[in-house]
Amino acid sequence: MKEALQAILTKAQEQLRAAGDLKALDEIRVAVLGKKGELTGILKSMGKLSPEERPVIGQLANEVRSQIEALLEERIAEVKEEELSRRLQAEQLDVTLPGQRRPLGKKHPLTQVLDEVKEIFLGMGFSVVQGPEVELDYYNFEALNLPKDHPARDTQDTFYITDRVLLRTQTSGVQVRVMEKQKPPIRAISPGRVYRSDAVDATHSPLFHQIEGLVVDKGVTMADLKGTLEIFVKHLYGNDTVVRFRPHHFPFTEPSAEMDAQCFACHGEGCRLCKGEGWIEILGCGMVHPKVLRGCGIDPEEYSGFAFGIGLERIVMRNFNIDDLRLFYENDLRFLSQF
Ligand code: 2U9
Repeated sequence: MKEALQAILTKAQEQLRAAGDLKALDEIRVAVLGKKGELTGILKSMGKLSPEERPVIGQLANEVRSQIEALLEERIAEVKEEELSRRLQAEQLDVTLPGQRRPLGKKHPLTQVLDEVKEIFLGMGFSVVQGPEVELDYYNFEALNLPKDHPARDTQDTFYITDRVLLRTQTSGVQVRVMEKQKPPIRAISPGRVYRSDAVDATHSPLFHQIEGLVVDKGVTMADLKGTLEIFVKHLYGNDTVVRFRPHHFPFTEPSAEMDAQCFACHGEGCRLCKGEGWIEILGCGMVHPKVLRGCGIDPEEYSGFAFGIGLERIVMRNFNIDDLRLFYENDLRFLSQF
């Protein structure tokens, strides 16, 4: 039995030294020290030995076990160490290699100006509200004092989906919903896409963007309208901007006006930028028509309000001297990267 134990030790030592990974080491452990292992087999058969031999062989078997266990532990540590240095070698990072250039995008010019406009109105206590682009005829026209036979419905060239459903031609429906839901005071702007069935050219597109605004409270007057919109333009174009209001007509406001800014290039003299006018049209506005307020559940005897509408593309084209509207929607990087 002594020889058998010696043979087990020698074989186990050879195998442990030759094993190259943790899995192989564990297989050796199971084959020698496991429940059905070679050494365990010897220990189990010790009952057959004479009482004199038993302690001698027992002690020898224990020594063999400890030697194998010690070598096993040593080899596990070595193999772990080898695996670590192999990984460190393989996963070496060369920090001196040039990095990969990732081109950084930026905001579309329409978004840049829209964000600026939003910031200005947020600063004046307005909230930003949104609503559906596929809209009911009621919210787009009816609630805004444009009854079924109103000529504006033809001239606006609307994309109808059904008799009652259309692509909104203005974002006003969003404001109508705000009035239906919320008691005054109301201060909100509604930016978004609107649609009109126009043929595409340098100044027309069937899709464009509007920013409409609405203020409703007790005692709101035309003076509030003029003050608010003048402050807005001064934030956008500088404190020395001069504005004027011209009478106009909209079905949803009474009285109505258009606001111009004095041309920043020629200061009113007339030049190419303002087409000789000296003034540049910025937005339309007016006091909300009492019929519109009443239709939205607000008593015009108690409350009054003003509204305005800005065509975003026109403003951005003038800001950046862009002469063709189609460039906004083509996503050509040569165009976009200029702003
Ligand atoms: C409600 C009541 C009134 C919104 C208004 C304008 C004047 C206006 C144009 C600007 C350029 C449209 O994109 S454009 O062609 N808009 O001139 N919009 S007042 O009036 C409202 C809105 C909502 C409930």
